[in-house]
Amino acid sequence: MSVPETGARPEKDVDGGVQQATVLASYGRQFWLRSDAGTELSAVTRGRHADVVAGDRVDWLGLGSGQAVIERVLPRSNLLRRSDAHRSKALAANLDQAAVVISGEPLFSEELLLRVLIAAEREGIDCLLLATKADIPGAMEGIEARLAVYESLGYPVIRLASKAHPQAALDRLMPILAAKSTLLLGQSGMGKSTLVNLLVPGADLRTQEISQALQTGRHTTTFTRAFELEHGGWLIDSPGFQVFGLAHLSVSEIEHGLREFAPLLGHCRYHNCSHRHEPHCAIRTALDEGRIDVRRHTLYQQLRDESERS
Ligand SMILES: Nc1nc2c(ncn2[C@@H]2O[C@H](COP(=O)(O)OP(=O)(O)OP(=O)(O)O)[C@@H](O)[C@H]2O)c(=O)[nH]1
Ligand SMILES: [Mg+2]
Ligand SMILES: [Zn+2]
Repeated sequence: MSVPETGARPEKDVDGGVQQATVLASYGRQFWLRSDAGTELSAVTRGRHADVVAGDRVDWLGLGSGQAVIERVLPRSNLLRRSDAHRSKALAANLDQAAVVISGEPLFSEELLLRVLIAAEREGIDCLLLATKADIPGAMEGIEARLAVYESLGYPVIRLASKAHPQAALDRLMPILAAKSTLLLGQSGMGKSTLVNLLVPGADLRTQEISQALQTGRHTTTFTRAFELEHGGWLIDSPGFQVFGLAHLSVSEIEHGLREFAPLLGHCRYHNCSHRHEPHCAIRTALDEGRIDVRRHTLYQQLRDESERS
């Protein structure tokens, strides 16, 4: 599908004006929309502005032959993103929850998990953990102790064997996803797309159609896209990541993203306590008393060092 030339004169839609749509997919500067009238169309943004993501609500104007131009992004309830010193990447908007997909095979990175949870906390997005591949012998046993830590912090942890027991996985997930907008995210190979294909009949085919329209590669998850669930709600699949930078967050925001830290903050003797070596540190006391998990504390210190360096 060709991109409309810049300066093309907008064709007024039948209703004669701007309409609204939900962004289903984004790939570079190309977007796939579902208009509120129910039609789907590819779109571009005006000018260089390309910060439009799956889940966004937009005003659009028809350019003819199924092409649209996005005029404006409507105010968002939240925007999940990651960032390094040079650039920020928006992942999805207007989410009710983020489901982090993890697995023991290949072994997930707890550092990446923690980064996602902190970024989501900052945006007020609820998180749950989907532990996949329970059918692979040993996969779950190896991570149970870590899952227990996250359960004790109040994160729902759902164990799934979507390949071996698809119906059980469906029954477990459907009530959790119903009528909500949920972003699936995690490292490559954890099983995100497998879950989407289970939950959304025909998702593979739909992905291929959008891939063709947006001229992306056809066989890998290379772009984020939203699928409407049969009983209402949206499920958003995203490409696996290997880094998840938090350059857009302050040390204080990072600290508040660790649930067990949050109630202790402000209770150290020094208001600018680094929780490393200062006396009368509420965080270190909790660590010594076993109320803070050692691994999470270590990861926190790494994130803090990184944040202070940048
Ligand atoms: N045995 C088993 N294999 C699974 C399960 N879920 C996913 N897999 C396999 O794990 C591999 C990766 O699954 P995907 O769903 O493509 O992973 P993804 O998270 O979408 O990966 P990216 O798109 O690269 O981010 C595939 O070979 C799946 O068949 C499961 O519950 N059990
Ligand atoms: Mg995938
Ligand atoms: Zn302290």
